[in-house]
Amino acid sequence: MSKRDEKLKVTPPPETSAGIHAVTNALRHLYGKMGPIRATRGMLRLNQKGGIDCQSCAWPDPEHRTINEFCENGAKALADEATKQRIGREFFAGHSVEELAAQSDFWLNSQGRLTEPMVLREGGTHYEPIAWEDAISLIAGKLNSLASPDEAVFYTSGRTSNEAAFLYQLFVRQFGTNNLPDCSNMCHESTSVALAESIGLGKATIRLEDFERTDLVIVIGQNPGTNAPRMLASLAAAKKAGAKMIAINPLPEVGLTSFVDPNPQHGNPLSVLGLRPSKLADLHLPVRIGGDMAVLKGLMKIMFERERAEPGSVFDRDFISQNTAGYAELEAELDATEWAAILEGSGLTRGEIEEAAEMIIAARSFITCWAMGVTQHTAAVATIQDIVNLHLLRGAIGRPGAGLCPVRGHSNVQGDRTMGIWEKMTPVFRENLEREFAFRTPELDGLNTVESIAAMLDGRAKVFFAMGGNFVAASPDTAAVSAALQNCDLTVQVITKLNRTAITPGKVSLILPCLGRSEIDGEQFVSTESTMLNVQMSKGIFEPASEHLRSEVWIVCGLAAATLGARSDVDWHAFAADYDKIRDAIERVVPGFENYNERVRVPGGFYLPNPPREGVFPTQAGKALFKAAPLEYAKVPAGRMLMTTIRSHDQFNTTIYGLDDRYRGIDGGRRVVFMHPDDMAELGLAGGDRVDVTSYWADGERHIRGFEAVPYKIPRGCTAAYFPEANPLIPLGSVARRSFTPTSKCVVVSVAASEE
Ligand SMILES: Nc1nc2c(c(=O)[nH]1)N[C@H]1C(S)=C(S)[C@@H](COP(=O)(O)OP(=O)(O)OC[C@H]3O[C@@H](n4cnc5c(=O)[nH]c(N)nc54)[C@H](O)[C@@H]3O)O[C@H]1N2
Ligand SMILES: Nc1nc2c(c(=O)[nH]1)N[C@H]1C(S)=C(S)[C@@H](COP(=O)(O)OP(=O)(O)OC[C@H]3O[C@@H](n4cnc5c(=O)[nH]c(N)nc54)[C@H](O)[C@@H]3O)O[C@H]1N2
Ligand SMILES: [Mo]
Repeated sequence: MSKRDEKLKVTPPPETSAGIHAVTNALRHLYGKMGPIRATRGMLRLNQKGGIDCQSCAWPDPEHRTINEFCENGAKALADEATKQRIGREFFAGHSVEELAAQSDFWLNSQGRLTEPMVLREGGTHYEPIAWEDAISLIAGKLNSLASPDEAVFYTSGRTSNEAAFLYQLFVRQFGTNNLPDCSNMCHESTSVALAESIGLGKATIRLEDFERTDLVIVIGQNPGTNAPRMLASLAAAKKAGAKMIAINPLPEVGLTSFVDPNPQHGNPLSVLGLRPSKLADLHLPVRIGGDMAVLKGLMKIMFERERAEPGSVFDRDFISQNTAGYAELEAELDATEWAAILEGSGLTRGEIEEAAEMIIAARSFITCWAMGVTQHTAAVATIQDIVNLHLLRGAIGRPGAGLCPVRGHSNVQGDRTMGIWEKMTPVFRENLEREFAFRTPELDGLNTVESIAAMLDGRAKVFFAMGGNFVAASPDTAAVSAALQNCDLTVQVITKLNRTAITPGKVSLILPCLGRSEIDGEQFVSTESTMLNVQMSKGIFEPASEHLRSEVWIVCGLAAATLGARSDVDWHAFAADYDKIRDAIERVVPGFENYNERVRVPGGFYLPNPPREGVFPTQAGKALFKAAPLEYAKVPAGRMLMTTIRSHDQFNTTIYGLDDRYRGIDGGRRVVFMHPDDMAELGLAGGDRVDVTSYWADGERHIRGFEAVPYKIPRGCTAAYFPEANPLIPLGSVARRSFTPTSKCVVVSVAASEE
């Protein structure tokens, strides 16, 4: 992973996002990797009703779709999957695992699609081909030889379809464990925990159309220009309808500032020529890393002061008395919060926070969107509950143009959770699953992602099976997670592209290549859930990259039948042959899926029930709860700084499409550390200098070396580096309270001239 980026070029970031560059870049990736005919076919089916659900993000599709309902990053994701490049047995015969381990993530991914099952035998140096049947019986044999089912861990990434996810969790629970960690544990788990407790549902309360009915959108800890580009069209639509926008982010992300719609059919035919950029954020609050809770408390403190001076002028008294509990506790907590702490924690002036508070008070309705900038902190759950508190004070949930919008990442991460991919189970899910399949589910909660790593490290877990994803590169503490996997007896990756996890093997390791979402799966189709609870079908259009690929559903069914044998009554082969049967079973287990097979075939699909959107809060108390937690922010010892880890415009999580980050002026390299120029001067650093970064935790220091310092508009004392290159710095033990999400957005570090 540690190649130097000799060709790195740094220029000032552009002033506007998307526009013509987005179109040309999309076409370069599509035509370059797929060829013109395939690329055109793919583009025309992406995010169309009955077409392929885009792999790149979980943003929903508009009701009235234009012909090219995709974005630059969707195009890159499609091109990456539908590439014409292939790697088969010759590739693995020619490259030892050790040799592959020395290559960069970018190189690994660009080799092409995996084409046949491969095995690395004990003591082996190279992966060799293995027949599907043999691979499956190898895994089944190992699983059945374990002293306890809890010695196996079954990870899921968020691209897995509803159908595959449902069967996968069923298999794992019939096998006898709840060890179902998933990428969500590292992603929006803090959101799920916070919202479930506060409003009774861990998901968004708005739909796309609310953006056109709102007076204000707050985007906090999210970079939609890169990570949910189609959201920019919704933000632009909100602005066009007269809404204001506030961005709360340490970085002045261009996607939050200005946008040129690359799709002329969205109603602005001149915009693609760069003539009419839409201004987005009216106010940018350059919050200090980890200072969001301070900002939210500041906003609410101002609102309480105004409300007391003129009762009823700011708060929605009727909503509060009818629908909520805990108001007095929140008021007391805010009274006890000092302005000095709010200003220190947020790094903002009181004037800046007041300006934002005025905008919220002036708005009849508002939407708050958030993502990883909020969820990956020690106090993430409490911070998200302060977002809810802010909305409850104004009665801004469950009416048009108002509500909560956590923006989920992976295209079906939300659906996977709905299907039961979780190391826990709700009582309703448990009861329904047991009734439908007549078996006893394992009683104890399973291991989440961070706990799984610890269990593999100390030998409690011996088998690691991954349904997608790239566990080693995505998890915190790269050294620890590598050691954890290498400590396993067996590691298995069901994946589409070669990645670092596949070359960080246990004693025996398998690569099981599967169909991607863009590929034809016989007569079958699958379905996914967007971040706004819309369930839709997705049907592949391309011939599979190889005749040896199998669907995720086929792999799960084969493995379940081989492992469970007579212990399971489930007709796994029938499920694999007809996905309608899986959907019928889902309908009987998961509430909200009535007439699944019928409704999923309706163009545009259907919406799952969303009680908070209707003003109903299914918490135990039957009300939305104000949650009062004391203010927290990162305290940094002298000489240290805070580091956050971010995505570039040229990656999808650990899949690196290219080495540029156009929106931040970075070209040709990823091993960079963004710093405030004054901090650099204080440390005697100039732009382009090589630096080492050290992180500090109770169990010792961690390092990354030979990165390049880049002067950037970031608050003093704050630094940023790219995920996954900076993951070696994130201590395994540093997690958000109650959600166990690694604190990838807030690590205490020091930066010094490189010793390399
Ligand atoms: N093209 C592309 N699309 C993607 C992905 C991808 O990698 N590439 N990943 C997908 C996935 S799984 C996810 S979860 C989403 C992620 O989408 P995002 O959450 O937008 O992704 P990140 O780059 O992690 O950055 C979050 C933003 O938080 C800001 N930030 C960092 N620290 C703080 C802080 O302390 N406070 C505040 N307020 N802001 C902070 C950063 O400056 C950055 O703008 O995107 C999804 N979509
Ligand atoms: N430092 C730091 N670490 C982070 C984050 C951060 O912001 N900072 N973000 C976290 C977040 S939000 C997330 S979601 C995780 C992501 O963690 P993961 O979901 O584990 O990682 P990805 O990079 O999305 O997984 C990519 C791999 O999935 C496989 N794949 C692609 N498509 C398919 C498919 O259709 N089926 C199957 N079976 N496999 C497929 C490919 O082989 C590819 O190599 O990372 C987390 N880690
Ligand atoms: Mo994510």
